[in-house]
Amino acid sequence: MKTDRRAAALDTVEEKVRAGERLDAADGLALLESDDLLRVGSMADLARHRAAGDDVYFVNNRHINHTNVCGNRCKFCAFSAVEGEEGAYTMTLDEVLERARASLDDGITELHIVGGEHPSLPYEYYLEMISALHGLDPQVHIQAFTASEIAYFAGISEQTVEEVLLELKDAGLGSMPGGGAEIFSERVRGQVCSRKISGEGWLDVMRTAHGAGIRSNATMLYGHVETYEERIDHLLRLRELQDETGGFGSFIPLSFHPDNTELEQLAGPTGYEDLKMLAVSRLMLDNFDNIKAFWIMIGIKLAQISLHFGVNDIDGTVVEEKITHAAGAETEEAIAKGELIRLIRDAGRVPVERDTLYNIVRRHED
Ligand code: V47
Repeated sequence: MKTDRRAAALDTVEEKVRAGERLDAADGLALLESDDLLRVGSMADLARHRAAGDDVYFVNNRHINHTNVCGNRCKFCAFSAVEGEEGAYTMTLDEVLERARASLDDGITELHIVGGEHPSLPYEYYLEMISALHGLDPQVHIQAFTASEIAYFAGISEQTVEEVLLELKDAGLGSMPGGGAEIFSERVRGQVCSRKISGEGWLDVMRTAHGAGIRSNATMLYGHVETYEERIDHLLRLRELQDETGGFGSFIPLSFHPDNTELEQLAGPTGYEDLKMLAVSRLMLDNFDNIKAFWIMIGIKLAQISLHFGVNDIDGTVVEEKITHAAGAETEEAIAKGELIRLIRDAGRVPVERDTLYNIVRRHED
C-alpha cells in the first residue's frame, strides 16, 4: 500500500516536471521519500537538460584553507581546532601566497578560500590576504569566505556586512563560496552549530552580497540530524532568495562525513542517498542553472554517475582539501584536468572548462 501511495505521489510530481511547473514542499518530500531512484533521476535528468543542455562544467581551481582555528566548534566539523591544540594551524600570508603561486603555473583560474573563524586574527589579515592574492595575478578569480565568515568579520571589524563586503570586493574578492549554510532549520542549528550564524543570518549576508554585485554559491550539509522536511525547507528558502536576487551561481549539496566529528556515531549518507539528494536539488531549485557534485565528498565515480541525476558541474581540480579529509574522506585531494575531461566525456556529456562566473574558458568537443 505504502509503495502504491508513493508511486502515485510521484506520478503527480512527474506530470509537473514534464509540464515545467514549479514543485512545492509536498512534491519535494515525495521525491525524497521515494526509493525509485531511477525514476527520480530521470526526472532530474530532464530538468538538467532543459536548464543546462549537455555541457558539463569544471573549473581549474585550487582550494586554500588558511586556518582551522575556529570558535564555532560545530559538531559536524572535524576540521576545526582550538588555538594551541595539537594540529591547530594558521598560515602566514606568505604561506597562503606560496600555495597560490605554486598553482598559477598550472593555469588555475580560481582560488577558493575558506577557513575557521579564528578568535584572535585581526580583520586586516583577511583584507591583506585578498589584496595580496589579487596582486599576484589579477586575472585569477578569488572566491573567498563563507557568509558565516563575512558576518564574523563584520563583528570583529565593527562594520556592517555591506561595508566588509565592499572593502573585500575593492581588495579583489570576486565572489563567495556557498559554505556555512548547513541546514537553515533553527532546530538543527541548535543541535549541531549553535554558535554559528543563524539560517536567516546566512541568507541575509547573501542577499547583501548579491545586492553589492558579489555573486555566490549555496550549499546544504545533509545526512546528519536533519529531517527530509528540513532539507526541503532549506531548498525552498534558497529558491526564494534566488527569485529575489538571481545571485546564486550554483548549488552544491554536501554529503556529511562523520569521522572524527562529535557526530561520529552517525553513519553518513549512502551513495543512493547522495544521488537522490542531487536529483531532488535539481528538481526543487528550478531557478538555479547549475547543480554541482563536489567529487571530493561523494567520490569521483559517483560524481560521474551523478551527471545522469541532474548534475551539470563537477567542481574542479581542487589540489588541496582539508575539511572533508579531516572527517574521513577517502578521495584524492586533487584531480588532473585531463581526468575530469575523460570522466565527463565517458558519461556522454560535453566537457566545458568554465571560470568561476560560468564564462566558458574552453569547450572540449571530441
Ligand atoms: O561550510 C564541514 C561543510 C563546507 C563537514 O561554493 C562538511 O563551490 C561534510 O562549502 N562533512 C565547506 N561537509 C565546503 C564548501 C564547498 C565545497 C566545495 C565547493 C563549494 C562552492 C563549497 O563543508 C562547510 C560545511 O558546510 N562541512 N564539515 C563534514 N564533516
